[in-house]
Amino acid sequence: MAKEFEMKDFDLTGKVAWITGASYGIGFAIAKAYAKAGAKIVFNDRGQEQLDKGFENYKAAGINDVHGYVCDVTDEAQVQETVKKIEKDVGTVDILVNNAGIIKRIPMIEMKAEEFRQVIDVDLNAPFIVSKAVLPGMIAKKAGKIINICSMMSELGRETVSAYAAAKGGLKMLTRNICSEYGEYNIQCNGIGPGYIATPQTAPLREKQADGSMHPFDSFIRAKTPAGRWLDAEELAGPAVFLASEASNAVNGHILYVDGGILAYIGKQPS
Ligand code: NAP
Ligand code: GCO
Repeated sequence: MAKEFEMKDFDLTGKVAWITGASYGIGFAIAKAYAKAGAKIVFNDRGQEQLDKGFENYKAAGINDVHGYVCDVTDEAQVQETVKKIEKDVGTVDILVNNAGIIKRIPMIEMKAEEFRQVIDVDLNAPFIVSKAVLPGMIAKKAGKIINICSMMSELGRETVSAYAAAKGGLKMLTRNICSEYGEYNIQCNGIGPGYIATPQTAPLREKQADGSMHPFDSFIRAKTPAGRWLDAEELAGPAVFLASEASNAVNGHILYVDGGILAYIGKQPS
């Protein structure tokens, strides 16, 4: 008989949470939520300068017990080395959020194969590399949470994002495979599929036009979102805490779409 639910099942106190690429944006919002839930925060960035900016952001948010490492998540040697440092400095990684990601918006027939490979490398190969590096520690502890930041493009395509959609579609299936392969060790691997979030990654889609009007994509995505608005990274916090907590131990291989209903909606009909 499973123990009865208690609100402390959402508590992350004492857990070590590594959110990759979390100096700002979605990763930073998730890291702040995890800190509020009691976790010890670990983040990384590709360069010392970006990492230092990340530390400033955490300090400004009142989060001082945070550990940061220079690590390019596409480099397996750096990732393996970083896991060793985390285990020495903080402890075994209990919660991994594969958040670091890039996008290149280029019409497919104009995209160079190298550009395609770069997106796959960060958005799909890196979650494999980092998950592979932390899984042994989770297996030894017989507990762990891996959360992959998927996308609308895990389900849908659109012009100019062929590499990104291929990567995020693959990330959905990598999520399901980690669930399948390591569920027996009480490790849950799920995804979060954000809708359209106002971060630096989507800034080009929201920039004002020369005539002062909004980018055409802005009205496009508002018409595809039932609430008629862009979402905020803070709105991912609750779902991310849930998937990192004991409250979701029976949830595995699931992609939780936090999209304001985009995937359920054909789009605003002409008035
Ligand atoms: P963002 O603002 O562009 O931030 C991406 C982060 O990833 C940055 O901190 C970046 O660090 C880091 N990063 C990139 N490549 C890296 C590498 N090789 N090694 C280490 N760190 C690396 O993006 P975001 O909007 O917060 O998105 C975060 C995740 O959510 C991504 O996986 C994205 O695909 C996904 N997502 C975003 C949206 C959205 O609407 N914004 C929706 C769905 C899913 P640097 O500063 O060094 O570049
Ligand atoms: C784009 C956007 C999207 C979002 C997100 C949607 O160009 O369409 O960048 O890909 O980043 O992935 O879920």
